[in-house]
Amino acid sequence: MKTGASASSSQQSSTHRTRRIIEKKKKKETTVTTTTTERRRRRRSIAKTTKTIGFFAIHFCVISLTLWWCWCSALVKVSAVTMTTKSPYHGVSSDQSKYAELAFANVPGFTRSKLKPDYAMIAHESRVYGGLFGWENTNGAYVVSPGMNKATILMTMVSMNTKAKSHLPLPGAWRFAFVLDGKCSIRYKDEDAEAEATKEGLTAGEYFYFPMNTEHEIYTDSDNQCELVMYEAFTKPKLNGKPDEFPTGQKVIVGETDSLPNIETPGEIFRLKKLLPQTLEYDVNFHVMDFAPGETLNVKELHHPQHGLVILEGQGIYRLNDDFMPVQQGDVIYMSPWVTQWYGALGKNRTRYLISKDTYRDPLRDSNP
Ligand code: UGY
Ligand code: MN
Repeated sequence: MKTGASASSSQQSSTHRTRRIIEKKKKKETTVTTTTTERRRRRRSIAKTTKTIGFFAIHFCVISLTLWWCWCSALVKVSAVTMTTKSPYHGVSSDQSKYAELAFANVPGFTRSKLKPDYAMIAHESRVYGGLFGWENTNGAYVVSPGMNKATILMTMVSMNTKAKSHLPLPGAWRFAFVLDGKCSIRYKDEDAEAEATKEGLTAGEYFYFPMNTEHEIYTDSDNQCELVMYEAFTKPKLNGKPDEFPTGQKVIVGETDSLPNIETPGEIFRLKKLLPQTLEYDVNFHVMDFAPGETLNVKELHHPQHGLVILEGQGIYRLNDDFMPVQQGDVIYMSPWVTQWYGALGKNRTRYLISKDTYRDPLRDSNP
């Protein structure tokens, strides 16, 4: 039997235990609550960090993409600027850097250039530039002249620096020039208007013809250089006229190659444009001929008129008498009368060449040959 004291002490200890249990429970509950809050807080902080990282990552990507795009378009712009100064005919001009890349330039003493009794092949690497008599700020390389076989034409690669000026050809000689690259202008006496005419900013593919004794000037301004291929020759006496009678009615011609229509070439595949009028008073014409790779001249030509030719674009094989010559952009060929001639275009791109052709002349009278 329990005494009162012992009963009270047992009651006390039971109360104490109960309190401890309650306290423990409370503590546990508090711990659980604390852990949940802590987890929530951590989760919130992780979410916040992820959000911040995401925000910065997206901005970083957007900024990087924008910078990359700007850089690319700047590059395109830079190359566009560089490209606009280089026409498709750029390699025909005096820029040696392009040719330094080509294998033949590295073969000492080797050249495809050749002077034969009836034709000449002047490859780009054989040109020699020097001053042109009377011209200012200009260099030139004669590539065809009466000094070679039976040529009666003078063909010059003209390299005009800024602020350049031409000099007149000899009295009695016509002059034709085709712009290869850069920009030049011309002024001349317009017979019809009896005034001075000016054409400014002529670029690649544009050309001009001055009949004999036309007062004129070819010039560049202080911002532009210009590359030309120029032809000159004495005008031949009038067809069916007296030996000292010269054709009348020739005009200054200024034109642009690609705006001219193609002319029918029955039996042939190539595309042909004639740059001067095909009328009796002109004793010469200039043809631009285009061949897709694989296309050829169909006629194996053998004829009286002489030719002065420059390859403006592309590459292929030119047959000259019994020689089959590999040719490419920038090569010049002179063909005397009665040279067997044929061309086959090769490579990946079209061939375009410019070729002079004597026309409306009486072969009986023609001093050539
Ligand atoms: O008209 C011509 O004589 C021109 N077809 N010749 C040539 O391309 N060699
Ligand atoms: Mn021909």
